[in-house]
Amino acid sequence: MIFNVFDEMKPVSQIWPDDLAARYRAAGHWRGETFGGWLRERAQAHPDKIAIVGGDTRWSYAELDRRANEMAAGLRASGLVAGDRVVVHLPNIPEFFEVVFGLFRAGILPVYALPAHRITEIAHFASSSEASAYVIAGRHEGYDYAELAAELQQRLPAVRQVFVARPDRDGQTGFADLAARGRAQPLPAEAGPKPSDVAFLQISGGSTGLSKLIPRTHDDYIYTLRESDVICGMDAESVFLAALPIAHNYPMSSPGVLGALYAGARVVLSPSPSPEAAFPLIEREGVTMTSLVPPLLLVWLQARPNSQHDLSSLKVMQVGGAKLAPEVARRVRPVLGITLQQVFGMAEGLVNYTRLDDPEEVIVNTQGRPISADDEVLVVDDLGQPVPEGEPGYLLTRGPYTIRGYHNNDSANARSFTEDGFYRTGDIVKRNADGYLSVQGRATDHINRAGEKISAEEIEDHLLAHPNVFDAAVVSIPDEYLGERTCAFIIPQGEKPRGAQIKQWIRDRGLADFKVPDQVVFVDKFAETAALKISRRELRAALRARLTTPEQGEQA
Ligand code: AMP
Ligand code: DBH
Repeated sequence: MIFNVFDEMKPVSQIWPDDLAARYRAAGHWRGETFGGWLRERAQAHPDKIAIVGGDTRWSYAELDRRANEMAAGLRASGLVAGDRVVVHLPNIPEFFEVVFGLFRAGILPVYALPAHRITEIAHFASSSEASAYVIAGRHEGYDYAELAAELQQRLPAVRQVFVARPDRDGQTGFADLAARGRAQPLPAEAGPKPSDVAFLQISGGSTGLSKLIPRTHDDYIYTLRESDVICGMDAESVFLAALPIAHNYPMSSPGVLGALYAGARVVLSPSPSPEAAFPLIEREGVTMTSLVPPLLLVWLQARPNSQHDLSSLKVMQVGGAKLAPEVARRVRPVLGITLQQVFGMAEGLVNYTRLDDPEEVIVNTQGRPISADDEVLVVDDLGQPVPEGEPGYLLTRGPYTIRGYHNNDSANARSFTEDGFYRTGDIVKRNADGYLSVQGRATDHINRAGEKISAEEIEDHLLAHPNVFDAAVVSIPDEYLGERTCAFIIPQGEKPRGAQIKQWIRDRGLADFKVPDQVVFVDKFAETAALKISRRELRAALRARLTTPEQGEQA
């Protein structure tokens, strides 16, 4: 077994050196809690308090706890054992929590996929995590995830079981079936997972090539929940609206839905982040806090003056995942009448927040400062030397909740971590005298499309598989609404395809919709000069310049 669940074997990449681990424990960061443990404590402290609201469903803490127990036992009764991995592919529905807390309790590791992911991504997550089961909603928003499951099992027979939250045909194993199995065969009274065990695998945005798996432990993740709650003012009276997909690390944990439950607050699940879906829920449930990405903030700011809904309960609006323009940030207080909190984080660990009582200029112009006094932040130049304060440089970090390595990925680890365990975030930042960071750009060629990270390389590989594509380069283009959009430059061969066919090709390759290029431009050649040694990175920069700067002729 690769994981340190119920035995002493640990994935090498996950081990913090003993001296640092001891320091994080001594400082009280890692307190020896587990997800299954604290949920039970909350359920005992306030059994009847509402934990989750989604659609017509309202679950109290006691109800969620009971369901998680039955689920844990049902998963084990179905043959899964501690340390197994299960790909969880669910939208914002209450069953997400039932199964995820069930998995935590059984010591089985969820691997979180986003609703938009399709067969190519799911197959990659399942094979790289060696998953033995797959969890889906069923049919959702016009898409039949059961078909995807069938294709997955055909490609990867190791995915032996599929569990369906809302089964709609014979032969499917529904969550109710799992719960019934759990009631018939309760969990043996054995030790659960240890606080230092890996609790789940989160998905990286995939800056180069395919997404990598991010192992997070109970101890380290729960620390971020507890501190995020304090920093963001999340307490037992809070009501958190999950507008973004909760499988994403940001609405999951900064402080997000898990931070809300940790605080004993109420989570309200929105089926969509649109004002039409969210505003009525804010009014009805008395929502106090929510989190958005910058393009959605624009939509909300635009919708607010025309809306009759009473949003007066809302106190804090978090915005993160991609850079927020100061001009937009400045409008939050006048238009929404509430405090903006900028959030700059990553599933690998480090999370920065502006503080709620920071001066407006700090809130508007920076992406905040780290959660922890033990977050070590370095801003360095090309040679790895620290740059002077206020100068741009590469952000490196290590600390009590930043991973020391990806799961089973030596080559990525060699690239992404320094010898002394700092994670190379790939972000270019400036840090001021107070430790606040402002994001300037990034060193890698991934595209941040409205907070969704897209690897240029991954899309290029799929484009190159097209019979009429000789070469392809995918670049980010600044976009007023999305922040960045994708443009695929293509040198055709044989019969020149149409742009729409190229987009359809990417869809047909079984990729998430957000990875379909927004724009396709056909060119005869990439570089004007005969520069044979031009790097992919330089090439992408040159191509981007073709679309974003006036043509030579126009300049004259
Ligand atoms: P991931 O590693 O996939 O979790 O994505 C994290 C990355 O998203 C960071 O390294 C940044 O590049 C980007 N990011 C997240 N929040 C912000 C923000 N507030 N401003 C700018 N970039 C952000
Ligand atoms: O973009 C991210 O991945 C992100 C943004 C804000 C994140 O993981 C987080 C906060 O925790």
